[in-house]
Amino acid sequence: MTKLVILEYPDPRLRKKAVEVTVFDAALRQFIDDLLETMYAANGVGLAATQVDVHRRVIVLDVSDTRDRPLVLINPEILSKEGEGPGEEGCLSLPGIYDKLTRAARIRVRALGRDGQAFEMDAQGLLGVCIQHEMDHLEGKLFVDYLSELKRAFIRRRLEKERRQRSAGSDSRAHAPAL
Ligand code: GNR
Ligand code: NI
Repeated sequence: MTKLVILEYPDPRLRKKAVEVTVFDAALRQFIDDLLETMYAANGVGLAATQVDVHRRVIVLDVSDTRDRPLVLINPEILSKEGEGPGEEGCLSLPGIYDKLTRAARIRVRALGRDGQAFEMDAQGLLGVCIQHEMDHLEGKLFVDYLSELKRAFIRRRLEKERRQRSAGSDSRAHAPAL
């Protein structure tokens, strides 16, 4: 198992459109295990392959409190949407950024599982929001795209500043004198 690197906004690779999965082999299953490991290590409730620079239509999710209910959706399609509701969203590619967004309240999804078996499911609440959020990643779309250009500009500046402080921080720790 390998923990993968999660790309961060505004990395242009987050804008690539993922292609359908056609081959269900051991390499795909290994990749899914790595994606799940990466999601759990980052305490995320979902992760799309796009976020680790693999541009295939694969998403993993786990919205359970016990973190032991992994869900794998390959080539997911939304069959129907109903209602709409606000929710607070975050994204592992935008660390520390949260904002309110309107999404469909209930969705019906068709997808393939890790061995290529087709299934359908209904989703609402956090799971429904997450599936819509992850499916956007496969299209190269991020939740901040729904916000105003002004808000996005603030977010870009805040992330840049935090990244600068993060690297300055590890630098000063590296050079701190021993006590
Ligand atoms: O961990 C995550 N939490 C979350 C909370 C509300 C709405 C969407 C999400 S997805 C996010 C993980 C992530 O970035 N997936 O792409
Ligand atoms: Ni995300």
